Amino acid sequence: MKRNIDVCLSPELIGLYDLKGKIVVVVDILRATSVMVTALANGAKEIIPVATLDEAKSYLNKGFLCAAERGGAQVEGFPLDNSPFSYMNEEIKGKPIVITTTNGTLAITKSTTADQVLVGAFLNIQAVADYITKQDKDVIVHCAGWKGKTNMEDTLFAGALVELLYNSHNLACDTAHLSLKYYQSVKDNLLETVKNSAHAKRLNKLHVIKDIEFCVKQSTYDIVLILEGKKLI
Ligand code: 3SL
Repeated sequence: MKRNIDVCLSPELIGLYDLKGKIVVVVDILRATSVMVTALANGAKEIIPVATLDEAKSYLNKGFLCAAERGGAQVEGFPLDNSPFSYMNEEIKGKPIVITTTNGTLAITKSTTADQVLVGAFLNIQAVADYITKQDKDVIVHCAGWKGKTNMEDTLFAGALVELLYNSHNLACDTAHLSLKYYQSVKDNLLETVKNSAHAKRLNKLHVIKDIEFCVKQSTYDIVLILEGKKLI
């Protein structure tokens, strides 16, 4: 029997979904989940996503390597920012990394009643799809959006994942259809489309255009990130 795939377009809406028994794939293309995938693919031991700066500070005080972003910028006092390029070096190898971001880590912490929480990005989308097709579970894609609002790039990821799972899953809601049609209408021009998103424009002011180019690359990494307790491994 085919399982269902559903798409939640904002963490503000996740309370409307019953996550029990399901796989939730959390996505924040720009940039939190792209960063997490990059960090683990480049040898970080595990990622500890936390929703608040206070939680991140308490880890920092215990000597953990910590990243903190608010409004796109690195938070003062934290050694790491939210660029994937900051996670491609020896400094992170073998270490747990604590991350708090404006939207991405909040979406993860709001998903924990699911049977399994995965972290998805274009960078590992094929690995996520392959993993899901081996499970006998319904799926919800949880888009982190921006401060409760829907965004373009996470919706595009949702559509791309729906396309990859089209033969194995029923499209359980209108948002699965919407995101699929949207992705299919722009997929040959993904980078240019994402460059026009509100968040890409915000990030441009911070001069991180190369992050945007990197975050729309598809299936660079063959890894699946799964939340085990408080850690993504
Ligand atoms: O909101 C988030 O979680 C961040 O990924 C935003 S930013 O890309 O670092 O600006």
